[in-house]
Amino acid sequence: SISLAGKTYVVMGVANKRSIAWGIAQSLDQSGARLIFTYAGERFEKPVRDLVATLDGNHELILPCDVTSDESVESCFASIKEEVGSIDGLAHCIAFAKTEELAGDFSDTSRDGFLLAQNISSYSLTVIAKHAKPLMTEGGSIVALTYIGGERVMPNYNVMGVAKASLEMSVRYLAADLGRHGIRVNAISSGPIRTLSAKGISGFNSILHEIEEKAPLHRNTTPEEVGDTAAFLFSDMSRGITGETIHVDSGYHVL
Ligand code: 0WD
Repeated sequence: SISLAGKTYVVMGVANKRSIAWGIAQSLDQSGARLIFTYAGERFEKPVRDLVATLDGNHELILPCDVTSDESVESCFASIKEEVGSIDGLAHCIAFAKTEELAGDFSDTSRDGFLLAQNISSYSLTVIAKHAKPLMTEGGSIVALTYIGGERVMPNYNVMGVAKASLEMSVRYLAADLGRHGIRVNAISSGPIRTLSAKGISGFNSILHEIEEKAPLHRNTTPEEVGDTAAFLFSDMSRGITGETIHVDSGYHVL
């Protein structure tokens, strides 16, 4: 694996061992990086701490960060600054939409549901980048997770597809802004993976089945595959890449 020894990365969005963020954490841990974890709310603290204890490295900094609150994001990054000084990158693995908006007609999307999805799943990247930027004193790499439903209409992805389109465009604008500070910003468009969030998407099993049938590699994406691509995007091997969306989806996007 790629060596990231001596580097420090923030991993945001571990909910449980199925989380894509956890796949990323495992890859980075194996690369020798130091990791800082953030979780959404109190109920995630214990599970995240228990999981982190199973990694090889000693990653003791585990902080709350609710991305819907400017104060929470600000105090999270203030704590990170106090504890470690600088960071080399950040993985944004955060999304949310109301379950009732992930089924049925898109035209029935409520104003509240639309804004909630944009707030947590898209705007969060910008506010996080704003607070992480001063900590990336030696340059850095920001990685966000997206899905093909942000590029084309996928059944039931609805309001989240619009949020992902907004997230992907935010990646490009942030890349343009932060490049002069040596900070790269990219997205990984992951194939569908059975996680807590995926449970909310109506008809998810048939999507997994379709990938096995039709995708060039005829198998589903694993969190480890996404994790290894994130490690590449955090490493110097990807130093010429910014503003990009890399598909880690068994090639499904070419169809
Ligand atoms: O098929 C999939 N699972 C795919 C997921 C395919 C392609 C992309 N993705 C994306 C998701 O949209 C998301 O951006 O990957 C990212 C990670 O999602 P995941 O690993 O599928 O889902 P999960 O394990 O549920 O983690 C998402 C986490 C939350 O868990 P909860 O149970 O709270 O929804 O997002 C975090 C939280 O940890 N989150 C928040 N974090 C901070 N502040 C907030 C918040 N307000 N809300 C949710």
